[in-house]
Amino acid sequence: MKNSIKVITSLLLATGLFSCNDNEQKEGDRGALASNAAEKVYVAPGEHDEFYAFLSGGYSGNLTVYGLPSGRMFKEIAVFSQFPTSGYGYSEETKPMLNTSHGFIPWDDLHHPDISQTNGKLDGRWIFVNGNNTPRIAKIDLKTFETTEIIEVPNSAGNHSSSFVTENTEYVVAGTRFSVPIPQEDIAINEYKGKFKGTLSFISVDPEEGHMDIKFQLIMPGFDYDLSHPGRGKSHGWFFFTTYNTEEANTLLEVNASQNDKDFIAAVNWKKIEEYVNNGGGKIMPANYAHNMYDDKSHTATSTMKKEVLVVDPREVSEAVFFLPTPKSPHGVDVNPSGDYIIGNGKLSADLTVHSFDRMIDAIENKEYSGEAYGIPILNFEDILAGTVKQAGLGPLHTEFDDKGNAYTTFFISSELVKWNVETREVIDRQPNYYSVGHVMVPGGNSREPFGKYAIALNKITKDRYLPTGPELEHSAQLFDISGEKMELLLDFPTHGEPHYAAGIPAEILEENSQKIYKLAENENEYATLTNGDARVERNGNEVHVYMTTIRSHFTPDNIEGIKVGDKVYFHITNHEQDFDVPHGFAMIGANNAELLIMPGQTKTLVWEPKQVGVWPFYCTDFCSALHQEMQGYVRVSPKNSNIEVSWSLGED
Ligand code: RUQ
Ligand code: CUA
Repeated sequence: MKNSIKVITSLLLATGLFSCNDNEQKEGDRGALASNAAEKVYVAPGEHDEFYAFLSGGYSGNLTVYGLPSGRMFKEIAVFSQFPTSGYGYSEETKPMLNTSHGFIPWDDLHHPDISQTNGKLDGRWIFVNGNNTPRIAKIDLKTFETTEIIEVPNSAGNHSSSFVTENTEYVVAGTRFSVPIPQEDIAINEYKGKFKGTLSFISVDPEEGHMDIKFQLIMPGFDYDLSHPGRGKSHGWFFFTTYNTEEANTLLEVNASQNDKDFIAAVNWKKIEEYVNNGGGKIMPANYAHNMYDDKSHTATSTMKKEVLVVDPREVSEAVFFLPTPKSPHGVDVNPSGDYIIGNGKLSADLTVHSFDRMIDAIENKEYSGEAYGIPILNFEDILAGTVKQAGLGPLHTEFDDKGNAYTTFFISSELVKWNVETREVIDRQPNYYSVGHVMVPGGNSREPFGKYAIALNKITKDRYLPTGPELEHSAQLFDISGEKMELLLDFPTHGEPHYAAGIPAEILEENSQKIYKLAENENEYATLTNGDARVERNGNEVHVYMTTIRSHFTPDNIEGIKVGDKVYFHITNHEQDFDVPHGFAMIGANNAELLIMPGQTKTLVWEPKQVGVWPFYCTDFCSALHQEMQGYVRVSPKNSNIEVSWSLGED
């Protein structure tokens, strides 16, 4: 393969069509190479992709699922945003998932998916994601590909350095981007310096059920905590967070937070703090935050408001938190698969900083500090530095790794993906990105065992890459084959919302466990209708409960009378199908809501408040059978003061 590239390249050079070396080949000039790339991404009809890729949806609030190498999108998983396609956040069962201390919030900004791990390897049980705007961490079950838990993070704002997991999923970690008064209070913004604080939250994950609980929050100086990554292997037990605005400016940060030559990576020995907390350390602080759980058997979410959180002052735990000076407002911080190196990408620096974990430990043991910030020791830059990658590009953001000792760093400003060797820190290859790449993802790239076959560059700017669709364009991802010495661009594909990070996993880990139906016999929904004989309509004051079933191709009951203007009608719909991929939908004219899509064996509830007298239809929204168009019914709505009793028909004329 490589030989054929060389041959083609020299041919092109000979004909003068192509005047630079093969590193700099322009994507539009690929010509003959394209057919080879096409073969590599071609997944024949009916065949399956090799990897699942989960791409954050950014301001869509949701997570999308793609196949690699094809770049085909399989699903949008509703997480923080109401999603009419499934009725998530519209059905009575799922509304509690979006409850917060600010009330019902139907949206968020989702940035960083991370898959659960066991012994540093992807185990494919769950995927965690963060909501930036109203700080939350969500967990998605990778059996059902549904969001099953959301926990709000108190004392946080712009929850950006989140949601990365430790190597046995002991914790999913969330860090604040914006420092704020803690607890919140009404103070002047120019009192920022010294008064505002940042929290780093360690959320424990129950090893069996995966339930999340905030174990402790570290109260840190008022910097901005941008990104984080766990230690692994030898550095397991540590967590690393980038900071910027160590100047603690509160206005025109563009200038005022770019003054210091070096900001910090905060190194947190979470094992030490965990021990301190387990021995009764820390302070309980009043708080108010939502913990929302979805139960697969009852198909119902509940929301509980939690009233306290344990906070830890890092100065009280000796030698648990240190600052590693790192040039120029670092954005990403990434740890290589062995856990030896901590890579800081200074946004305003041309060089990449590679810190050595061993050297950091030596410096700590020798107590060689260059100073302190708010009582937290600062290590000497020279003491901990393993080396730098010189002049690698402009505007480095994020780094991922393969299984051969290489790193892949994205450069936003010079718009390229750069491959370099972690030990020698020499640049091996660079490929342009179209345009302005943010994150890069190698499946398993944040684990001890990456699968170094593909990398996707998640670009921020699309411009001319696709047919224009008016002013608003989807973002563009680019798939590279990274199995050889040089990276090879294989495919462009559009993504949804704004993907920041992504997570990939071999399909075989998830495919077998993917759930096909919910068992009707195990349905514990309070309003489930398990047999057609139980289908009925009950009035309770102005509340009416309709217990309805669906099966190809009818609703039971199908006609309902005795509903009055001013009623609140709850349609509790149980799908009796027990076949894979036979959902039924339900939509009611005039409902201030969305439709519901009910999976086989599941119960979902839609509320309708009829406002007009008449006879109003409902129907199935999913083309479920040849007689799908027959899957319909009527509700007769009478005036508020009418005496018509509720009655219904079960489909026997
Ligand atoms: S970010 S493009 Cu929200 Cu991870 Cu760096
Ligand atoms: Cu049921 Cu269409």
